[in-house]
Parts: sequence; C-alpha cells; structure tokens
Amino acid sequence: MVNQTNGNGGFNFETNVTVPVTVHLENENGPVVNAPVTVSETQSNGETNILGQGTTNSQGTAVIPVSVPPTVTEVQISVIGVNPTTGEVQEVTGTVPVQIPAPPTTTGGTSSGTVVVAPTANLNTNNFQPTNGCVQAVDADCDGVADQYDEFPTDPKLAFVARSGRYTIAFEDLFPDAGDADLNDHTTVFTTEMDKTPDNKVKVIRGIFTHVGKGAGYNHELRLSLDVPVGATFQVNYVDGSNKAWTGCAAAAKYVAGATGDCTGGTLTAAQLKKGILILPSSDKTLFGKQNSPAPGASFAAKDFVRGVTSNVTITFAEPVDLNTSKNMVGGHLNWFLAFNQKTNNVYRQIYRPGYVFGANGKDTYIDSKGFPWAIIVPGVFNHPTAGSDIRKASSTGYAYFSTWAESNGTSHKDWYTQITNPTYVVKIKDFYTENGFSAYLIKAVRKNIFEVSASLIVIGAALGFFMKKRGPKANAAS
Ligand SMILES: [Ca+2]
Ligand SMILES: [Ca+2]
Ligand SMILES: [Ca+2]
Repeated sequence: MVNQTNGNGGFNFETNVTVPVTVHLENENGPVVNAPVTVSETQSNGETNILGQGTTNSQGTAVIPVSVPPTVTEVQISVIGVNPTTGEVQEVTGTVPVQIPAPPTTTGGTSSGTVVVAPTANLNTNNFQPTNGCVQAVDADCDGVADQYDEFPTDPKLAFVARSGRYTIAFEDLFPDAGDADLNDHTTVFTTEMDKTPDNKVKVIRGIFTHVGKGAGYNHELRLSLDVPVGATFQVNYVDGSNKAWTGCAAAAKYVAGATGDCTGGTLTAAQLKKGILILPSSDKTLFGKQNSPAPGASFAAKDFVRGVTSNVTITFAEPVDLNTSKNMVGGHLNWFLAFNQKTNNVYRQIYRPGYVFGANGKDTYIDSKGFPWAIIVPGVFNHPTAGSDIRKASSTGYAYFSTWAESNGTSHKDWYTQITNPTYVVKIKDFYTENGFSAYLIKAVRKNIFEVSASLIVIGAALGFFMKKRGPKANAAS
C-alpha cells in the first residue's frame, strides 16, 4: 500500500475542523445499546444545526464524524431515552470541545490559537435506556430520531438536513506549475444542503454556485466527482447575474471527455458520477468576459463587480450513500474540482483539492513543490487577492495571518480569512455580492454565514469536560 502524504505534515489547507465525536453510554447494567445520539451546534442566532446522528453499538459507543468552521469550538450531544422505572422520556444533553487552547510553546512563550481535539464523552447514567422501539409521542415516524431533531418527522427514511452554510472555493490554475499564489483564478461562492437518513447517509444533495472570480487567461469548468456505488439523477438550471434564465451552457466548451448530463442533467451511473458532474461551465462564459480581478490599488467599486452565472443543482441518489469517507469528503467538503482548457498528453488538465489525489510516490498531487495547494475552501464570501498578489508574502498579502496559519499547520489563526490586514491586496467581493433568485430554495442554508465572525471573539468554556443534564418529558415536547 502506498503511504499517502501531502508533504505538509498532514495539513490540507482546510479551514474546517473535522473530527469524530465519540459517545460512550453506560447505565447500571453496562453499555447502553441502540441509543440514538445527535451531535449539533447552536448557532449565534439560537438555531440548532444538526451535524450528525448515530446509534450506539453493542459496546454502547457511537462515533459520529462532524465538520464545522474553525470558529466553532464546541458541539452539543443529545441522547434520547426513557426512564425504565417510570417510562418517562428523558434527554441527556451536554457539550464537548472540538478545539481547546493550544499549550504554551516549548520555549516558554505564551500559546496562541487552538488545537483540534476528537472528543470522547463517557456518559454514565442510571435509570436511562433507549426507547427500544418507538415512543410515538416522541418519535412520530419511529425512525429512532426524536421529533425535536427530526426534520422529516413523518418520513422514517429521512432524519435531518446537513446545511453547509456559505463557502467560497478558490483555485490557482497554472497546474502543474506553482503559479502566483493569488488564489483568484477561479472563484465560486457556494452553499449545499444534504438530506440525510437516521444513520447519516445522504439521499439528496442540493447546491447553489455563483461564479465570482476569473483572474486568469485559462478557461475552467467547476465539477463534482462522487465516488459512490449507486447512480443518481442530476438536475441543473442556471441564472445570469440579473436572475434571468441563462442558456449559455450548451455553447460553452467542455473539458471532460465522455461526461454525462453536462448542462442538461439526467440519470447518471456510478461511473459517470465519478467522472464529474458539471456544476459551472467554461469560465469564459460564466463571468461574461469579466474577471473581478483588479490590480492592487486599482479602483474596484460596486459598479465594477460582476455577479456571474449561478447554477442550481440537485443530485438524488438511487439509494442513500455514505459520503463520510476520505474519497468523498475532505475538510467537510465534497470533491469539487476544476477541469480547464490546457492539455497534458492530449488530455485536459484537472485540479483537485489536497487530500483526494496521490501520485505513485504517495505524495499529494495537488500540493506544489513549495507546499502550497492549487485550491482552497474558505468560510463565507471570500475577498480573494488582487491580481498577482501572493497571499503568502508579507509584501503582497491582504491576509497577514494566512502564512501564520499555514506554517502552524492550521493551529494558529484559524480565522485568518476574517482579518484583512491590508485592503490594498484584496478584492471586495463580499461587499458587492448579492443574493440571487435561487436562494429561496435553500433559504436556511444560504443565510449569511454566521461563522464569518472572528474566532478571537470566542471564549472557550472553562469546563472542557462533558457535563450532563437530564431533561424530563416536558423539555422533550416538540416545539
Ligand atoms: Ca423520527
Ligand atoms: Ca424521520
Ligand atoms: Ca493565479
């Protein structure tokens, strides 16, 4: 087996914190088996965002993978069961950290930033057992997910919607050459939702994708590769920057030979899903000949900003699939990639994010010789660098903490993208970006990403252990 490495100490330039949350549940009789566990986070607007669900196994353990933006330092756990003596429904809730303060440096300096932890919550709770079947007052569709956490309370096949919040994916396009590290050659603002089963499998993926940057001479298309054992139906439609239906996809050049469903959607086999679903066609069409890539110091006002084509995509799998595998999910994001109009050995080149593609030597193909990636995903609407501005260099970066973050392998300044240290070197995409006609379809998911706030605002709770409380039936009433 090839030893896979990205040459960066495992650092993939992922801003998200991705960890397994382990919950071990025991009562006076030993491990509690088959108990439903929900991991969520409470957003600053007070809403609960479900991150994952699972069921304890024969050892009383559930391992639930979660991925959150770096401004989230703790997640909530809930287990619903009953008191076997009284029959009352009970909920055990608590909080575990996914990041803790970094330890002091070995040279005695003060610590900065946080380190990611994969928390384990050991719960010992007497007079608590799973509902063992179904208490319909609490779980109307008897799928093991209580109504209060079930976004499909009358559909036993579905349990919740995983909402990404808004992100920006930005590419460097000179691959296989290193390029100028301005990360603005192809920039897309996107949001996804996934309808999930009670056991965390995905039945439907929805997404909206708006092209906002083409600081490049090459032309590129954005695609999604899915490595799953089943086929899917793929639906897609487009609007232009004025929310009018856009019909330019068919005429755009295509860069993946033999792809299926480009521009039209259709029913795709597993092999066709892996080859790549067209999300946004060739970038010479989707930004209407513009770039949103001014030189440093050049004027760039609202009237200069061009909102590119937006695609509205729905992928419905024939059967629910587990996407929580490294071949489909890195840093909490699916395998979005770029295909572009330059060929090697007569085949159009492609660019992937780190973590997905490794060469025969085991090295990550998409981290360059200087240890820099050709693609990055940033929470929120990213003000990408101005033309030719190396994001790493002190003399040309708008984000002084980017290098600090990268050199610390993601430990320090996880929120580098929230701190613009020199506005000369960033393009004010975020100021000018506006919603579009498709937002209504994903109304909860496209809400302004609340994680765009600075992590420095976050105070990590003094109690890092799991503290648990039981709530009686009153607290369980679905609201
Ligand atoms: Ca249910
Ligand atoms: Ca349900
Ligand atoms: Ca570039």
